[in-house]
Order: sequence, then C-alpha cells, then structure tokens
Amino acid sequence: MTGFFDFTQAIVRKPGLSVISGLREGDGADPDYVSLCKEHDDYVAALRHAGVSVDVLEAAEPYPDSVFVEDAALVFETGALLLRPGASSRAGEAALLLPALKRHFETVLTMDEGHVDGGDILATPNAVVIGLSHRTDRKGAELLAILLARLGKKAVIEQTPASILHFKTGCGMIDEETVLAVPEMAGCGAFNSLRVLVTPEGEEGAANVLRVGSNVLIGQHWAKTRDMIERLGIETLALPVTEIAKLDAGLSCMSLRWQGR
Ligand code: CIR
Repeated sequence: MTGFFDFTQAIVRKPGLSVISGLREGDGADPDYVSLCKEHDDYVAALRHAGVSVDVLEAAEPYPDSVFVEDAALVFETGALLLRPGASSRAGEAALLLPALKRHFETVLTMDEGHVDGGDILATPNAVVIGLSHRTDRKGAELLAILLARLGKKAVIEQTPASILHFKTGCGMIDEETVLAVPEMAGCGAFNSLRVLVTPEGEEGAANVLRVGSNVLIGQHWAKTRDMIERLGIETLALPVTEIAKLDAGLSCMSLRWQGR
C-alpha cells in the first residue's frame, strides 16, 4: 500500500547567483553561494535516494528566493495550485513555475486574490492546514480552502505565532500520526488528533523536517531531535542546511513533492 509520504515526483529549482540577496529577517550574513549549491545538491541526492524522480528547473536570477519552490505552488496527486506569495519580491515566482506544473498536471488551479506562501501549508492525512502568517492572509487562506476542496482536500485555517515566518518553520510531519513542533506551536488546534513531539530546548530550528518515504530529512546539527525521532523507530537522514538557514529556509522549502506518474 502506498503511504502518505511515498512521494514519487518532485520539482526543485537550482539556486541562482542572486540567492545570496534572498530575503531574511534582520541583517544576517549572506549565504556562501558555493556552499549553498552543495546543500541543494545534497538535498536533491537525498530525494533521489528515497526513490523520487526529481525535475530540476534552471535557476531564475531575477528571483533570489526562487530556489524555495515550495512557496509558489501546491501539488497533490489530484492537481496543482499556483499560489500568490506574500512578499512582493516573490510575486512573480508562481507564473515562473507554470510551465513545469503543466508538464506534470492536467489540472492547475490559480488564485486571483489574497496571498498564500506554500511554507504556510502543512499537509496531514486528515486535512491541509493553512497557517495565517505575515505572508499568508485570511483572504488568501479562505480562497485556497475553496480551491483545495476542488482537489478533494479538506482545509483548516490556523494562526502561525507572530515570531515564526511560516507555519512549517515551526513544525513538520514525522509520520502519519505524529508532528514535530516548536513549543509555541505544540498546542495548535490542528494537531489535536496527532501525537505532538516538541523540539528540545535550543533545537527549535529543527522543526522544519521533511518526511520522504521511510526517512525523515533533518538539519545536520540537530542531534537531540534526531535522536528523539530515531527512538520512535524512524530513520533519519541528516543534511547540511547552514547556508539556506541564513535565508530563513529549511528542508521543506526547496521542493514540491507528490505521488504521481
Ligand atoms: C523568504 O523569506 O521567503 C525566503 N528567504 C525563505 C523562504 C522559506 N520558505 C519556506 O519556509 N517554505
């Protein structure tokens, strides 16, 4: 039987040189381009290792953050959806993804109002959680809920804590019944029917894990969280994320993943 995380297809985009000017909170250092590319290569290799067929799109220099493809679209086995990213510098990224989505999907729905970043969307076996955030507004969330119903998906809308960029910056699914979450998000109503694992103190940055097949992809330096997950009998694959973390990004951000042909 195919499990919820048994993705077979993914779309990623190579980082352009402009990625070093990507958005970030505060005035942190620029990432190192060569090291960031290596992190991206390792990530693609991990997806392939998990049996995923990866469509690697060319870099898009006018869009520094376009390597984070997750924010501009949603993909399911029933169809794709172009989002409206909330940061003005990222608004054009959805249209940029359209040709690739059309190659893979017969149905590509679009939004004509509001804003939603894919980083605010957590797919669970029971529902698609839409987190309101600085990037995702209520108008966008409500429209998205209607469009998701057309793809056969039930949506629930929740609030992302103000200190957290994207809903999934603070949480990620570990298995079909378990979510890893930072302490601030542990009580989120959408997690009522799930077991919640809370990130250990000092490892809040670990929360953006990505389950692919039987592995949980996790940032390399989060040893305690990794140990906690492995004690549940789930294999982890540790990846370097130091450079992408400088752009407030994590492992889910760099791909669109789905079960398809
Ligand atoms: C941004 O601020 O939009 C990018 N620098 C980081 C996007 C991270 N995406 C994600 O968490 N889904």
